[in-house]
Amino acid sequence: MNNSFELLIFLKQKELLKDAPKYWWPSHGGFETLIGAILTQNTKWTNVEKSIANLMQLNLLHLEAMAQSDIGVLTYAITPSGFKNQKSKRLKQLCNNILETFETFEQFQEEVSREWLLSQKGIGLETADAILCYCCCREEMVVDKYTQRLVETFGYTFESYEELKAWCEYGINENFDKIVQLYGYNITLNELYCRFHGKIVEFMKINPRV
Ligand code: 39A
Repeated sequence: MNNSFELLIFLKQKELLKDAPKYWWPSHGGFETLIGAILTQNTKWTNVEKSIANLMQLNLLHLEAMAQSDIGVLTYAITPSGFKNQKSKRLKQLCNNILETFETFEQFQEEVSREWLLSQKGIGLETADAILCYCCCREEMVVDKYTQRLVETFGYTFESYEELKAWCEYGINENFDKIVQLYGYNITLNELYCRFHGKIVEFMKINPRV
């Protein structure tokens, strides 16, 4: 394995996203993704799905509704994804900060920067990139513990999140034209990053010993 392009090819052959949504994250480009990116911290995805279903039933999956929500109701709704008190406070505060800074969710998607996200309580590098990539459709690849473990099995170790992310993005960028040909349609760099990260997560879920 010489670069991330070869890693993509290795994973692509396994057809890991055959039944998945186009961008892997089901609500790509929507408000639900912003919330999911925070809820998924330190928990399993199946728990996030339960919290999202609760929020949907309560009609809280809208920026204004969550900003104005009763904290007790919000905390109860997100209980399945753990750290309920901390996460509910952070979600409500984040929604209020978005309204104050960007006024609308659409303007937030257009204008938010990585720096702004990183200045929010409870948003670290991985969550900021998940929001940028999956919620704001930006050309930012998400890397995580799964990515780190997988590349380690191929002999790569990185000092930091940023170095691992740069390695993943570089091999894809350098071979972008070849990848578009392989896919057979004008896949965007955002879609490619979404699918590459999704493939890594799905591969690691079915190969837990890697
Ligand atoms: N860990 C995860 C996931 N597992 C996921 N899906 C499956 C669809 N998403 C969107 C985020 N994090």
